[in-house]
Amino acid sequence: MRNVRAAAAQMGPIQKADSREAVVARMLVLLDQAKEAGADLVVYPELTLTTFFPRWYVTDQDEVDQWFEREMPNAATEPLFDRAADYGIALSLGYAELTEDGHHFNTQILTDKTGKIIGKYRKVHLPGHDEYDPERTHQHLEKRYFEPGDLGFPVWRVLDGIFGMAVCNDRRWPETYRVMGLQGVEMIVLGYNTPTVNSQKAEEAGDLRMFHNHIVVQAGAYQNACWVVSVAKAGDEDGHPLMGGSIIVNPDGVIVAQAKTEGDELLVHDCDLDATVFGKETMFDFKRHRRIEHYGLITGQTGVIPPAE
Ligand code: CDT
Repeated sequence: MRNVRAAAAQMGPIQKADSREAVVARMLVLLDQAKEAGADLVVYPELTLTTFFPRWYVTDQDEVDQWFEREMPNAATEPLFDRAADYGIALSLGYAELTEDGHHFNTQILTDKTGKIIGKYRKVHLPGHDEYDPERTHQHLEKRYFEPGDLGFPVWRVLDGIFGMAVCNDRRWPETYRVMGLQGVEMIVLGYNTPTVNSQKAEEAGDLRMFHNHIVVQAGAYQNACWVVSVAKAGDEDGHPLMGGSIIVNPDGVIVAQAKTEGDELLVHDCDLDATVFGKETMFDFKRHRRIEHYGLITGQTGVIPPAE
């Protein structure tokens, strides 16, 4: 048995006016709870440190850049890294990254139990649009503020297992999980900020949106025989509601822990990484069963090309 006691640290809303320090203070409360629960790993959501700013249309780049971190850890997050290291707890958190050479990414990092960053992932699937769209009930300007990730979907050996990361919309794409599955991933940690309302289909039911939120993660876990820890930033941010529904999913695709609130809430579950072995050696033994000679279209084209009439 290779047990990882994983904690999903769902965060409630973060308002535009909230400071990084105020957010980190809330993260520390969840970290203390995780310590109390004996957790090995705490996973925080996408863009943990700020409001979900892609909903705001801003043309002044200096103003946009205020939502980005130039280094990690930095003055605001150092207390989190320090306390996690004191506790011997590994961390994963999402933030907006501005690189030294001026690139903008929607990033998630993973530390080991000493607080050292051992993995960085930059969101590959950026949803939304890059210009103001008057047709939508609210904006989703990720394509304006971020570049697509340039690091692929790496995995890392840490906590006696193989770990990977994804960010929000990535969870809806089977390729995300499969690329990590092909590297033997045993646990994927991901964060999300998902509006409760579909900006292009206001009548779409909230329970259908939650069903989609869960089905993609459950399918990804099952089809790649891995654990997935999927963590929301939830609740009402300056009048814009985000879904909760954080979950921990086992390698059978079953939800084993689920958030009940839309606020700061910690889910804890013992995840045996050896529970991934059966699926990886039977139904989803890729080496024996995959037929790559038929999968060329998946990497050869992006859009749909229907057959000629
Ligand atoms: N943050 C993020 O990726 N949210 C998306 C909603 C996109 S709606 C244009 C998601 O897939 O949950």
